[in-house]
Amino acid sequence: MNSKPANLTFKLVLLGDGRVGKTSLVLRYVNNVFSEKREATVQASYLTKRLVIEGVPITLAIWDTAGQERFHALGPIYYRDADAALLVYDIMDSDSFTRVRNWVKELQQMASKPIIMAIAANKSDLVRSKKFDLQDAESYATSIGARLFVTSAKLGTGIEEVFLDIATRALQKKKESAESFSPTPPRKGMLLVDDEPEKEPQMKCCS
Ligand SMILES: Nc1nc2c(ncn2[C@@H]2O[C@H](COP(=O)(O)OP(=O)(O)O)[C@@H](O)[C@H]2O)c(=O)[nH]1
Ligand SMILES: [Mg+2]
Repeated sequence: MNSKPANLTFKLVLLGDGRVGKTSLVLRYVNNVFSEKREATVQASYLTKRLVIEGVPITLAIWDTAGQERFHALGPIYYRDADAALLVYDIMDSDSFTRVRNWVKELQQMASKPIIMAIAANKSDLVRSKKFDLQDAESYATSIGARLFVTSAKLGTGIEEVFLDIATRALQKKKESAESFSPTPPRKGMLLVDDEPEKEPQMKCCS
């Protein structure tokens, strides 16, 4: 058979405070560019990235904000049908990490289904000390079933890894749900057939 596997599209939303580098991460990942002078108004809005995982073609539909996160007004359309979220904070700004927790809460309220999450500690190029403590961020990530990635949109580090983690887990989840759903219809059908002969003789016998 030469049937191609269906192309799977996963919706990934970017979340995090303004200026933490969300747009920069997406633009580095999709277009491999970076600008120091990114204006607050520059948006990526919606970009797609194709990748192949274990032979399966996947499209990541990446939704970036247009800066509305500053007013905490992303709205239901942004979250609707999202498969995954990338939560971003600025590694030099502990407030922006604290607010990741709020974004996770909002996400859990707004999303229509359980969501795959990863956290990016961005701007790692600004860290001088090698012994930078990420323990809190790592244990928080584990507590919400996410992995923490240290990224720099400026240097292009950690970025492939975080998007690949999200895409791989989204694919895994899709496979698992396909496995748990597909055996169900045939079994139901068999049960119905099994039931029939029992009922029929009963009806004949008693009428
Ligand atoms: N040094 C450094 N600056 C970054 C990095 N990522 C983003 N920036 C800068 O941080 C500012 C805000 O970035 P932007 O992508 O617009 O953030 P957003 O508001 O979260 O989308 C810009 O001046 C970027 O150039 C990074 O990894 N390292
Ligand atoms: Mg932005």
